[in-house]
Amino acid sequence: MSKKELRVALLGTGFMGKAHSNAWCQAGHYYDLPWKLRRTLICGRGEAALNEIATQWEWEESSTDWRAAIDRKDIDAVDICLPNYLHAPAAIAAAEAGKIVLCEKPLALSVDEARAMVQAARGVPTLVWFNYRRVPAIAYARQLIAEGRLGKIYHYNATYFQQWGADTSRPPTWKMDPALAGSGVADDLLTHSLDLSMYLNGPITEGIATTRTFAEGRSVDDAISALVNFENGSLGRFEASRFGIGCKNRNAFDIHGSGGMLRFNLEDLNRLEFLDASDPSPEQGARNLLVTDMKHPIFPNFWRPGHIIGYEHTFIAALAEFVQCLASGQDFHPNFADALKVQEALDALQQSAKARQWTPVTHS
Ligand code: SOE
Repeated sequence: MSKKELRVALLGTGFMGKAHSNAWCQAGHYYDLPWKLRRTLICGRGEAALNEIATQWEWEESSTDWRAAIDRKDIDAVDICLPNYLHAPAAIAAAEAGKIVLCEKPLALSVDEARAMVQAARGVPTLVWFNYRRVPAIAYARQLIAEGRLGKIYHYNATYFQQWGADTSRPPTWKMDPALAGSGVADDLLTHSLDLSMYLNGPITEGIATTRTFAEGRSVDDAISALVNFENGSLGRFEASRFGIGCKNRNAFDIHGSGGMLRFNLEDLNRLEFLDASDPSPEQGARNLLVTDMKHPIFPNFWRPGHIIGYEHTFIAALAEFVQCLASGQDFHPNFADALKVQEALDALQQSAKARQWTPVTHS
């Protein structure tokens, strides 16, 4: 029997357009998906870039207007990787047209926009591309925490450092315009860290942050540092920067609990460090786990033990699990409601930076 088809329109042709195109190509190769994924339409503004990506990733058709995806009856799912300011209008239009909606992070420019998106998408399945949840080492960290191996968590520390912001000779993109991006590194990298922290360590109740713009004349933040309290009583520290000289894409965390410690760095994404505090103290030390075992989460969908995976696999795994959920009727996470929680935590931190005081995270 031929499989049901899921016909997708991808909105956006940049770096994420490539990452998502690859996921739409590959998900059905690695996972035995119940539905066939069809790359029906790709939309983007620059005709040259659009034609190149359409050809390279074998999209059936292309359009220079993203609204074409909304109007067409033969599109089942809309995948948005447009600049941040277009997330809300595109997602709301797609949801109101009854499409399944996938959206890049951050969900929106503001909490109000994010709430409107959640509201509009009540009746349709959604996914937000917080792709790092699908790094096997991170999924395994969650498993160890859920099994109680870390005991009571005391500290959750996260760093997301890149260094490209310091290169002021780079031509500015939409990411440098607050009207198009929201903020700078806070919307971009900090939202990844916030999502992972809530995935691994639960809700954040309050926080205080400070931001810095190092480059002269730039109107978005280059760096943000924050302290937070988690609902489980642990203390959190976050740092995100585009001036993290020496770091290309260091998305890292360390978590310390009564039962042990976990440490991760995306620049070495197949590895997870784990210290078991129940080992006799003279023998205690971080084990450097290679998270590529057939008993580890996610990894067995790809290769055999030790045959490491990369950045692109996180997008493939997220999409494949989403399609499995679509077919089985199960809820997928992270969805719009999960990303709203990130937006609310981000908003509290941004308010706190302005007011220079601790600010509660309020959820709708
Ligand atoms: C920024 O450089 C960026 O591309 C982010 O926008 C992505 O979300 C992150 O995963 C990698 O870095």
